[in-house]
Amino acid sequence: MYAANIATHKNTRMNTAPNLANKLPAELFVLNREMLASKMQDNSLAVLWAADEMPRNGDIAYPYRQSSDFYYLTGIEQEQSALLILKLNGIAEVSLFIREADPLLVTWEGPKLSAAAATEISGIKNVSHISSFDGSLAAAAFKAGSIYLNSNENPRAHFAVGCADERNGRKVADKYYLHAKLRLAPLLCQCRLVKSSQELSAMRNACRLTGDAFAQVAMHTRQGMAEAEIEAIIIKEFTKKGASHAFSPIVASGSNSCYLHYTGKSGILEPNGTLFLDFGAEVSNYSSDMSRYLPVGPKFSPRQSCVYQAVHRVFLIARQLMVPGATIAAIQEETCLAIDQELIGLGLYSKAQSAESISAGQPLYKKYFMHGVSHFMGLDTHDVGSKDIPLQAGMVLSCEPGIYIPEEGIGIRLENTICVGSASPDDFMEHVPIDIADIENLRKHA
Ligand SMILES: [Mn+2]
Repeated sequence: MYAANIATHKNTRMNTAPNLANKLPAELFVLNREMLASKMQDNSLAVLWAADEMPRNGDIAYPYRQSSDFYYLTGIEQEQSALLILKLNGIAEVSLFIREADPLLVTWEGPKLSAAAATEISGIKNVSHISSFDGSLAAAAFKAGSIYLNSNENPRAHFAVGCADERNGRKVADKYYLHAKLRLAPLLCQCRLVKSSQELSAMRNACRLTGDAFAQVAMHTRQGMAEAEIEAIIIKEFTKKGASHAFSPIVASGSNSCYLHYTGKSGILEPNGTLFLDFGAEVSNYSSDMSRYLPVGPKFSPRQSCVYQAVHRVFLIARQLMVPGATIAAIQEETCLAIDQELIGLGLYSKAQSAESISAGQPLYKKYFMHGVSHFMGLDTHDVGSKDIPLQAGMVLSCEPGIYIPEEGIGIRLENTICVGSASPDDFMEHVPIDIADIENLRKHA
């Protein structure tokens, strides 16, 4: 899984090993660091740490996922690493610290990164063992007037467990208490929002794999299958192509799709039921995000079909709003108005009731559409950036309107991953069927 293994492992089989083609070039990480350094104050130091290994139970850890910021600046996917960027008189000096692989560790866990491999991945020439980090930090801090420390500033992140940047950052802030402390997260947010061509191709690739997995699901879904079996189809498709889930997938049979972040696995696909999916592949740590709704039989019921087409019309309206200068907040407002019209059309309430509810400040549409229509995407599925940031070409975001009517057992969200283009939105999932006729056609021939 680690790039070091890729560099050192002699593959004697035919080349079917996953992940080889997904490696991003060192130049990307070089440019990312240059971009960050250009935003840093002069005579300052930025310090970041690799993500912790997250304990699961006993001596078992969850599968390792690098901190998005650390990966963005280094490409390094190995634990127990750290990064220093010292900017003096306009020139940035970068040092990377990696874990020392003693023979016992290698016996148990396999090869770890050598300094040469770390340089090849990251483009950083100055690579040392993590044991020398404290000394190097002291020397760098001596030269710098201020220190940038990083933290997870996602406003929706409410975790009892902190992150390595926060835990180590507190120690640094304490030790160097006379240095000015600065927030690194806003600078990284600016950098990460607009994607480079390599990042866009990773995301396009992730979207392609998501579409491939969807095609498999659409082909193999049968009545009587459990939700977990559908997830297994997705996992197989992702794993054999070197990808993984960008987030825990939602696979919901029937009315389970009314739960926005449904996590069950044991629901059974009913003969005339439906299947809702919200999932996405992650490639080179870059995410994709897609939602689709399928009939288990060859056709939707008339009512399901009406709601589906209502959501699809809103999807098309929302997507065309994703142009430079717009904000997610403004797109949300327009989407809500379109949803409101559709809900009236579906007979859920009258035009008069809608107007009354909106003027009372308690819009009725919120009962049926209670989430955001879009979020930024990138290394995080819910990526950095706020709803008030004007969109620019190269930003990537989701488009995901939905209508949920629990009393009728119908919950439909349709979602694609969209890149803001200079002229028009570039739908990275344009190739994945979404028109109701195409969806029913897939099932008819399954
Ligand atoms: Mn989404």
